[in-house]
Amino acid sequence: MAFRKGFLWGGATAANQCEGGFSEGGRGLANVDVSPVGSDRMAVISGKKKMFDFDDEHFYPSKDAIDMYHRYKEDIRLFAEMGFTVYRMSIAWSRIFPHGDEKEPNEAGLQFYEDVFRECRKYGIEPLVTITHFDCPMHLVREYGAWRNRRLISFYENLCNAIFRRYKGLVKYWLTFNEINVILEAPFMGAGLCFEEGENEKQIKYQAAHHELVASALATKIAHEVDPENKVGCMLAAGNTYPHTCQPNDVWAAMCADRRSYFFIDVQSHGEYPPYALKQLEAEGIMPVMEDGDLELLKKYTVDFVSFSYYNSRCASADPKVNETIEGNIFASLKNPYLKASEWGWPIDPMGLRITLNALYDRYRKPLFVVENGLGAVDELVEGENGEMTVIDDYRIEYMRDHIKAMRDAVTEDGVDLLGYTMWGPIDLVSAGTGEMKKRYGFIYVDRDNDGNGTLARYRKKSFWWYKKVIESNGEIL
Ligand code: P53
Repeated sequence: MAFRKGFLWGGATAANQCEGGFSEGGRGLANVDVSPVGSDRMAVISGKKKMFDFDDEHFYPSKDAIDMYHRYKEDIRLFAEMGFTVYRMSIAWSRIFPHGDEKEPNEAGLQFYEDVFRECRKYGIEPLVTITHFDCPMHLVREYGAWRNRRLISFYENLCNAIFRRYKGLVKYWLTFNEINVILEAPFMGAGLCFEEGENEKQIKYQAAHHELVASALATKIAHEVDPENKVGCMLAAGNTYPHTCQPNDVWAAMCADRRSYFFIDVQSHGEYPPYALKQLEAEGIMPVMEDGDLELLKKYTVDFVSFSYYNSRCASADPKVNETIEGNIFASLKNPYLKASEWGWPIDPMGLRITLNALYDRYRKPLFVVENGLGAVDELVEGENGEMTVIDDYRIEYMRDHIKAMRDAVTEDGVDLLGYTMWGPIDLVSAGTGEMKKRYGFIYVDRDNDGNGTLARYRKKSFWWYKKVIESNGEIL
C-alpha cells in the first residue's frame, strides 16, 4: 500500500475566489474584493496602484465569484460524490469581523461557516481551514495600513479566538496564512500592503512579515489551548529553485532564491529567525522592530505540520545577461528549457514535486501536506455520451496523474511523511493571479466567463470520474 490508511484526499478553495456574496450577511469589504480582472490587476495586487474601492471602469470577479455562498450544498455534494475525505477552504475574515477591529464577531458570518462545516461532516469530509487566504478587511487597510501595523496581531487574535471556540469539535486542521511568502511578491494581495513614494518597501514587507509570524505563533498557542486536538500548519508557496547551470554562482543564486521563501517556514517550524536572514536584515538595516516576548512566542509555538502549494519548479541564474530573459507572473523565473509549460507559461514538472517534498521533509522533519497542485487550462464544454455537458480534460488528468505518482514515490521510496493531498480548485473558480475564470483547474466546470456572463451551472468533467477512482483506490489506480 502506497499511501497510508486514512490519507486525506480532496480539493482546496479560497473564500474570495469562490464564495461571492461579497456584501451579504453583514460581510465587510476586503482587499481581495477590489482587485479587478485585466491589465491593472498586477499593479493592484503588488501594491503599486492603489485601488481601495470599486470603480465603473473595471470588473471585479470576486464580488460574485462562482456564488458558492448560495450553492455550497450542491458543491459539497459533488465533492462527496468524488469521495473527498478532506475539503480545504478559507474563512473570509470580513464575514466574521466586517471591519476587522470590532470587539464582537458577526453572528451571521459565524453561522454561515458553521453550516458549511456541518454540511462537510454530513458526508464525512474533514474541513481543513485556512484562517486567512490573502484577505484583509479593507477597513484595516485604510485605517491601519494592514499588516505593517502591529495592531493587526491583536485583531487576528480576536479572529482566532472567535473561530477556534465556535468551531471546536467541527474543525481540527488549521492553516494560519496562505502562501505566507507571497507577501514579498504581491504585497497588497498577500497582506494588504500599499506603499507611498520614497518608502523602503523591503523594510515594510519584513516588518509586516514579522507581525504575521508572531500572529501565526499566537494562533498555534490559542488553537492548542482551546482544543488539544487542533493541528495547526504553516503554508508555503513552494517549488524548488534549480540552478540554471552548474556554475557555482548559479547554484548559489538558486539557494538564495529558495531561502527567500524558506525564511518564513524556518521561523514557523524551527521557531527562530535563521542565521542567514538575521545577517541579511542586519546588513541592509531593515531588521524588523520586535517587542519583548516575540522571540519566545516564536520559539514556543511552532507549527504541527508543514503545508505547501506546488505548481512548478523555478530556475535561477547569477548572470545578469541570462536574467534579462526572466518571465514574470507573481514568481518571476527563468525558463527551464527541459520543461513544457501550461497555457499560462507555468512549467510542468512532476519530478519537481518529489524534489520539493524531499527538500521540505529533510529541512523540517514534520508531517507534510500538499494543499494545492493543479493545472490551469482553457476548457471546452461539449455534449457527453449521456447527453450531459462535460469537458474531455485528458491534459488535466495527465498533469495530476504524473504529480500524484511523484508524490507516491516520495512516500514509498523516500519515506516522506505525508498527511494528504488537496488539489487546487476542484470546482472552477476565479484565478488569484489574473482574476480570470478562463484559467480553470476544476473537476467541475462552472458556466461563467471572464466578464461575469453565464448561468453558473455546474458540470462534471472527465477528470471528475478519474479522481473518484483515485480516491476509491487510495491512489493505487491512477
Ligand atoms: P492562479 C502564484 C504562484 C503560485 C501560487 O494560482 C499562487 C500564485 C498566485 O497567482 O497562488 C496560489 O489562480 C494561491 C491560490 C491560487 C493558486 O495558487 O493565479 O494560493 O489562491 O488561485 C493558483 O492560477
